[in-house]
Amino acid sequence: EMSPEERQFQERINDEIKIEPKNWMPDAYRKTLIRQISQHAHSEIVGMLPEGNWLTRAPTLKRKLQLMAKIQDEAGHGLYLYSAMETLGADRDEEIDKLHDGRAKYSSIFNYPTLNWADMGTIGWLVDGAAIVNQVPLQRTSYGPYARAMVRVCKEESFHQRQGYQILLTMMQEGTDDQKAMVQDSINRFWWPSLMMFGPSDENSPNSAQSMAWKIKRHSNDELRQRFLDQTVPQLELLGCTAPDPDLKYNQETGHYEFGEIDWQEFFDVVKGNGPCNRERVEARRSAIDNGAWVREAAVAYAAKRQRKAA
Ligand code: FAQ
Repeated sequence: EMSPEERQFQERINDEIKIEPKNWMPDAYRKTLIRQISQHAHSEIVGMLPEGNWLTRAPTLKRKLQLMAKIQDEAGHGLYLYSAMETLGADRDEEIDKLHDGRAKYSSIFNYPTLNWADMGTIGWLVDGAAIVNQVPLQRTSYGPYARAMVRVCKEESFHQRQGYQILLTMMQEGTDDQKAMVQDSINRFWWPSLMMFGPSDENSPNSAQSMAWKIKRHSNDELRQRFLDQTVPQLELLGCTAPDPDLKYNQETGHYEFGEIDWQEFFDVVKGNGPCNRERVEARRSAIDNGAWVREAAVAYAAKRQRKAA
């Protein structure tokens, strides 16, 4: 039996009217959103680390500026999302603590190392490409502040995707044999992890049914994964590269690409904290917070001093 508030809430959702911070909402809806938005924010922030690794080794000044701008955008997305999360009554410091002690998740993709310069291209192309496919429908998610945050985020992700693809195109069209080999090596390493970004298959996705009913999620994990693959394979072919998937093929009848079995054991290992870089990533975030403590303390002390003076 639904309570009157609950019925009204679900009617709003059915009518495509956004839920706003001051509206009544079920506890579980609030909790699910805090979980998803905080994980999304953590991903943006941790996602700066693999690319930050190459800032000092970008091949030209132009590439360095582009990469720096992109990484700063990710920081902005993270802060934007933490603010959206706070409208639900969540505490930012508490949620960040959960990231630091392993209670909160962030996207599996950022637990892989960035080993060569082509990885900067591949991350923009595949990782931001996957992020766009996931986030475009989130512009229509039922919670207003999250939906509106996605509008700007998606615009910036489009720039990221293109700058990444352009790095790879340049290497493939104008590069040496070694540079072309670097691109293929990078694609070989990031291909499967990018497909894993969409989460477990629909039959193993415990949150999907409720999140779809609440219109937090507008499409299933497998649907979005397929959409990403269909738009990415022609771009792969234009590069003149191949996917590390012998089963990848176009199905004339369905109009979709078919792909091989994802290594779900690898996915769950990475999500549980045992990927190649999980410890390093969390440690980098933890030490950033620790090293910045004096700045925050100084700002608070200064504000208190000014307040005393004014009084
Ligand atoms: N990694 O029941 P479901 C970016 C967890 S883009 C780690 O299907 P749900 C931009 C999931 O949390 C990346 N964990 O879950 C950028 C759940 O665990 P829980 C961030 C994953 O929530 C680009 C459990 O598995 N984007 O950062 C992953 O309904 C370049 C069961 O799964 C977003 O977060 C995974 N890949 O669907 C930045 C988008 N997949 O919490 C820098 C918003 C699943 O119950 C550089 N999020 N899990 O303990 C979403 O759309 C959803 O949360 C999904 C997962 C689709 C990710």
